[in-house]
Amino acid sequence: MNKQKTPILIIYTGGTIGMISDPETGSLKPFNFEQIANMVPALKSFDYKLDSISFEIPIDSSDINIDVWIKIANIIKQNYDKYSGFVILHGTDTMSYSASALSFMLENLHKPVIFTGSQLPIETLRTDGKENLITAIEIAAAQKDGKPIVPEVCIYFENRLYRGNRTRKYNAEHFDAFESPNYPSLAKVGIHIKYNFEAIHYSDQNKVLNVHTKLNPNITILKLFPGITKESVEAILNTKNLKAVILESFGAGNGPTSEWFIKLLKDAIDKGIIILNISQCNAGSVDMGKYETSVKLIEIGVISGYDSTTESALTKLMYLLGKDLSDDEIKMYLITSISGEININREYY
Ligand code: ASN
Repeated sequence: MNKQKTPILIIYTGGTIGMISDPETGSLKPFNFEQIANMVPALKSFDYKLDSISFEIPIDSSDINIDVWIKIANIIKQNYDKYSGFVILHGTDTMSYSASALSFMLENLHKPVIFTGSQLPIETLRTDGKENLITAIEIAAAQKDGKPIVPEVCIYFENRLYRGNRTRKYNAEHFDAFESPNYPSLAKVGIHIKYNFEAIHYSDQNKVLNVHTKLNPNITILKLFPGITKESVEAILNTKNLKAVILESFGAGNGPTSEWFIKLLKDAIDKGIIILNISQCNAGSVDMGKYETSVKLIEIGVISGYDSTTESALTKLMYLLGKDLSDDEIKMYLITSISGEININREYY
């Protein structure tokens, strides 16, 4: 019998992995996918059917925007039935935002969507790109009992597989550029790939993929700092067309108790603006009411973002505000885990 090779689609968006240095300026700029394929001859040795789709103009991930997420989601939608898994080559700078966005846009996902990239270009001798790419392909193709092992939107980087919407880029220098402080890794890679089956989410098999491509960008971030002025807060809350604000608060969700501050937030909430409280801390959760400095926030209707990353909170709001939902429904979804992005059960820690 002719055993069918597992088909995997690589989507190349850009990022350092495929960059070369510009002879005139010396700075790194994106180059085409052929560059990567030529530098990784091992791609030809895989017993999988590897196809690739490359962005016509590959981009540095600092140029990522909502349209790019929609483009990636549509490529996956159009090719979903043809492939067993997807690998997305993407710059590291905003990879956590993109992986978070896609985790909401691809509802009822049953196939692996693995983001990866590198800190050093593939043409560099010490590149981390080869190992990242090869292992990401293996993970995207990995099956058990005929089913994908990790049917989630993930980031694979430097020997770890993470749930994408739990990650943040925390290091601009080290090869292990990502962390997932509030959720365990989905796999650790050494001689073997050791999957953490208990941590992997499996969508209801009876539900089919539903791709959401309407996102609302009218969101902003208000990062608190000691001494923040009324003028700054006012300017941010008066942003035109504003629908939601991520309040990056201190510690377990705390903020100043000044009357002017609380009043500005309350006026915004009364106008229908959603305010979602996310901690500036890497790990742990917002726990409004624990300190006096967050009691007022609950009273005026600030919503807890629990242990969400800012990247995930931002893209979740874009997704929810892009749907035809009432304010109450949006608030209900914000405190519900849609794609494993939050844990509202504090006993977990
Ligand atoms: N600036 C690059 C990018 O995000 C960084 C990288 O990929 N390591 O596209």
